[in-house]
Amino acid sequence: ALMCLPAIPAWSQAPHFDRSGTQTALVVDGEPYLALAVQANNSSNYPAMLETVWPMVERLHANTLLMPVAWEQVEPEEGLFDLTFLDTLLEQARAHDKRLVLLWYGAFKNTAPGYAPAWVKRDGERFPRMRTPEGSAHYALSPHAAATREADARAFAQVMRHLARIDRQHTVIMVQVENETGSYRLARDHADGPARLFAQPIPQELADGLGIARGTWSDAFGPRAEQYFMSWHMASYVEAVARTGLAEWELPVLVNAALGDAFTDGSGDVGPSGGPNWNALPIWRIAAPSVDAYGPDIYNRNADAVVRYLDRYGEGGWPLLVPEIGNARDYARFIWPALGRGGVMFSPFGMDRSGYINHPLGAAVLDEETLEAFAAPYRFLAPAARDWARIAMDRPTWGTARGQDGSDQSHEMGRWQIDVQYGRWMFGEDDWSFDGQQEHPLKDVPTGGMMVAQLDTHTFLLAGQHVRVRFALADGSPGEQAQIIEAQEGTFVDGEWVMRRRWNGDQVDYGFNFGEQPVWLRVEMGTYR
Ligand code: N0T
Repeated sequence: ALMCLPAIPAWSQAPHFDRSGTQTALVVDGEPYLALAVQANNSSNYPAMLETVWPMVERLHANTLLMPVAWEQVEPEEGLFDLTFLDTLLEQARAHDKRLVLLWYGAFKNTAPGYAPAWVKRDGERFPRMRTPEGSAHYALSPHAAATREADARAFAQVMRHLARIDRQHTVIMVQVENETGSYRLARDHADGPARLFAQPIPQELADGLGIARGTWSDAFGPRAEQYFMSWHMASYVEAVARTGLAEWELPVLVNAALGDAFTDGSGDVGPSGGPNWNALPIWRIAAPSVDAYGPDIYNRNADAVVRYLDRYGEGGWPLLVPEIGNARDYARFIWPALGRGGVMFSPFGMDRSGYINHPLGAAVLDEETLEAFAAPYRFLAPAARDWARIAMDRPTWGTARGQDGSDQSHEMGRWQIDVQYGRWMFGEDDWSFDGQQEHPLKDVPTGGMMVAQLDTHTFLLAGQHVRVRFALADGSPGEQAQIIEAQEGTFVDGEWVMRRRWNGDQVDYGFNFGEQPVWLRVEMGTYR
């Protein structure tokens, strides 16, 4: 057959992050993109399993699928590469009109070498494990071993080279290098070479990057010395793998984190040692310049912790992506604070019909109610995903979800204070009571959230679910009072706002009340005196 490369359409510029706006955007086909994603289960990375995956992607109205590609499957024998899964996966993704994020399961998958090929697992000489202080083997491979790094990088580069051949249209928009790196239960490798390194001064590059003196690891980092030593070397490993792959095909590189305590690293709960937990990000960023984004894997149901993770990972203009979040119902509402913080990807984990359930991390059963909790915001957002992504790049945004105790929340944007409440009837005030009045069915249910973009000083674009939102003047002068000028419910058609109706009367007298189905509301506020 005649082989020829298809013509490259104008929009096929490589996906990339654009930091020029108010918030960092993920640009795909030349425009900001919002990845309403799902992640398949760990072992769904075979052609036969894909039929259990697509129905779930469709049911959830996702536009993006996160799918593992394992070292053991692409290089079952050393030097012999089998990339046929990629062919099948990309072909099916295109048929379903979905984009892909590939997850490279190399030497580190949840820190362990489970997805490394048998020839790697069997050869402890060439591919050494970390060593305990007593000299026995730890389960994790050592990130210090050049042979492991080079073999891992070579296999990953084959994947990227294959994409360069088969994916000029960029069905694959991002790659994740390794998965939840680090080491559980052993802070660092005590083998001779690494132990000597630990006794030496920290690298000059690290001292310069952090603006600190070049002392030993212990001098520089005290109780965090072993963790940061491991972080530096783990990040350097990931950098080498990523860079080798990028030389073949340019794509945004993501790294995901198994998280420690959201609030403090003082307790020593920092996730696996050396992984990209929030406290180690400054080290990772110096050691791994090829990594574009760090994503928190969120399996903590505490709303305060979730929001803290989002704030930490999106800080400093870094792109905010959630590569994994539990697929239990309680987690669905966190899409609002994630997108409200400029998030460009949200991805509940374990969304396929393979039959695997990772409860207690996620749902105990993927029943309709659970699926609908994730599907409702996705179904609503999907047609306007590009519009929201563009607005979030240009304008200030905020978002929130029901907190631990369901208490009221508020946030200031310029002259306006936005007040948010949960578990309220749409009509009336808290201190009114009526004969026969029932308790609100969602009063104690962990659902509800909203996001808002400030389009100009007095105009806001709102979206939300199971939430009441009000605007108050944050800085009124004496006698100045707030009023709603106009509230339009509408949608985006070809990038233009199209009104469906105005909200007025009951629909605005007790706040803007969002129910089961999210809607877009464009509110212009004003004042009178
Ligand atoms: C996640 C997922 C998958 C005491 C778990 C979370 C995914 C990986 N790991 O289903 O394995 O590939 O990234 C680890 C969280 C451990 C929490 C232990 C609770």
